[in-house]
Amino acid sequence: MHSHQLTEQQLLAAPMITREKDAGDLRDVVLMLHDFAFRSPAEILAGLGGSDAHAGHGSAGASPPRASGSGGINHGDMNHGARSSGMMPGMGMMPGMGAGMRIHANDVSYDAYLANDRTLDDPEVIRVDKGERVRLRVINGATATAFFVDTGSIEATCIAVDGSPCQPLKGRRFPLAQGQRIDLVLSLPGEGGTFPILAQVEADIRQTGIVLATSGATIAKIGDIAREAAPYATLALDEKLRALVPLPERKVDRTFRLMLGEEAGYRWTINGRVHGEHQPLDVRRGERIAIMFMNPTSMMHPMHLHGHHFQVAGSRAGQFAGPIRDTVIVPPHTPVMIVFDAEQPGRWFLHCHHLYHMATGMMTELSIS
Ligand SMILES: [Cu+2]
Repeated sequence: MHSHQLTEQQLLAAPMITREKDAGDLRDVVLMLHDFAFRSPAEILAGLGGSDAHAGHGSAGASPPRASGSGGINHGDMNHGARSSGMMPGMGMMPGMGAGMRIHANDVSYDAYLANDRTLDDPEVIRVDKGERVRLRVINGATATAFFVDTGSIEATCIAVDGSPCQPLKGRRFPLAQGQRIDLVLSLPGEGGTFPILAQVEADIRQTGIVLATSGATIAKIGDIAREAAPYATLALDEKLRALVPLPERKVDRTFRLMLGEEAGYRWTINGRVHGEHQPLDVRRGERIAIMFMNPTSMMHPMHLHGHHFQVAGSRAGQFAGPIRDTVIVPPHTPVMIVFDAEQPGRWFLHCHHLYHMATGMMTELSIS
């Protein structure tokens, strides 16, 4: 549960766990990730050159842009000047623009990355028993950072994403975008020891984490810099995951194409519009809806739908009965299709879970009548 405004960045968020009836006697270990800055959200937003689409003119959120590079903002390999010039408003960065194809992550460089509110200088140590099985419930509560969760020497089994069960999938490293959750079952070795569970920032070397330790084990210091940079978050995990209970087969009643856009002045759009100027997606209750996200921008967008779970149903890899989720990674230059049944009447936000993209416009509405 989290604030839906820029205050989320000031840690106004907490884990809420609903234990399944059939969860069994596995021990739950909750791991909540966060990105932390001493600067205020308004300062960060101003440093990015953006203004809060919700705040209106003349408010604190619409303070004048600062010179880029101030306040620790990391622009990576992005060049705002080049990006802003020669591009018509609403045009975004189209595939095939050549030089514009470069991608980047982490447009906000944080002062700390937190795991259960702590850094690796003094990580949370969770006592576990030799040979015990634990269910790690990982939540990415960060505002502008995707992570890779790394279970190190223990092979994990992914059993659920975003609260919905999936067919078990083994692995040691899983991408987790802002707003996403993942449930990993770990079997601790019978001989015991210490088992760091790390989360490394996407396309970066910084990391955070917690430590699982059996009694008497010596806990060595873990550095917060990894040996090599993590990759970019992609849809590769979703292309492998299969829902435990997929959506029933039926024909799609309505398909929407949503073009994610990036404009000069840190303006993030959907179909060329910021929130407030958006056109709601109008559907009728009971319809099967497909949404195709197209992302010609330079960044990944974790797209989140309120009030519903959807199935990740297609990408460049073709069509598949992927995981049931409420937040999906839409990588740059990669189309992603989601499918769901419009069940709950009302108006539901559909937005990017990168807080500063959302605040500057990347949000629309699904209207179910
Ligand atoms: Cu975004």
